[in-house]
Amino acid sequence: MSKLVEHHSLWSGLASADADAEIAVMGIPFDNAVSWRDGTQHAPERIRSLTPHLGFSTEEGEILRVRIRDYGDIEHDLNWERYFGNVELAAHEILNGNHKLPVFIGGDHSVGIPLFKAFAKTYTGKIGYIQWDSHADLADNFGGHPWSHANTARRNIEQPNLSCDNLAFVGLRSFLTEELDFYAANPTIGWHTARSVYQRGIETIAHEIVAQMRGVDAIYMSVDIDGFDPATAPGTGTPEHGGMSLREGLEFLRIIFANLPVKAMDIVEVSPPLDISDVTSLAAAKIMYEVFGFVQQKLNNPN
Ligand SMILES: [Mn+2]
Repeated sequence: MSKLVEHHSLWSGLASADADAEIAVMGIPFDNAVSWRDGTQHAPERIRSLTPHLGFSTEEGEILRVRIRDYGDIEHDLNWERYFGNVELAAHEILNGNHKLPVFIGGDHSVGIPLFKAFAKTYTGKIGYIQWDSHADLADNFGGHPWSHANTARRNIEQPNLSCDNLAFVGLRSFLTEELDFYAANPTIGWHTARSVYQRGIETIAHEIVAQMRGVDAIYMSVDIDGFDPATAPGTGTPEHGGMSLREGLEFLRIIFANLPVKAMDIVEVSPPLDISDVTSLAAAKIMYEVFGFVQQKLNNPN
């Protein structure tokens, strides 16, 4: 008899309908707000479609046992305002549920606006926002709109429980004048350029952000895939050279998740039509699986 091939289902067989599954996943396939090339609306489905082919252990050999409740995608709607309203409502419901970590898959970075609004409503204490990105997304208005993918952090800082003291960027290397002005006016922002990551090391930067966010009740971690170097993540609309490696990303997230109360995460700007051999979608999936491992480790060792 020939050897049977082991077939996995979605999320490597970890998918679960349980309301108290440790991980929640939701897709926001929206790319109406980009300044240049789109395609991120295809990311949630593409990333999911790769998961049956992925193993179910972390890179350190820990077998994943967390359950993953996949809520599917927020249905397309040509009315932008109504769509963001729906994203906010759905995210609010998930954030208020029993999951240890909701992970939202974009979509372009504009989807982070309604997601963070829901987050700020859910966690009414002091909240923190960390953005892994080549851009700061601090424009007040971009391309004639306040909700473009270059406005995300600017809109998020308008939430009353987020202050610049608890806002941090990692990987910056492309700026608008008004973003530099915003930082000059608000110098308590954690402002870490890609060059400073190269010079000082990602672990130093991660520990600085941990120290910056001390006393914060809940952290939202936003991963824009263009924070990575285009050699790592070519499939994105606005690639910027000189960025971080996936190794650095994983080491960064390992430190952040181990030391801070991360209560939500997004992965945005993956554009499958611009990708090569799915490496960018696979980078997103790899990040998610390692993060699932970080959540599992924390559950097993609460202190
Ligand atoms: Mn970006």
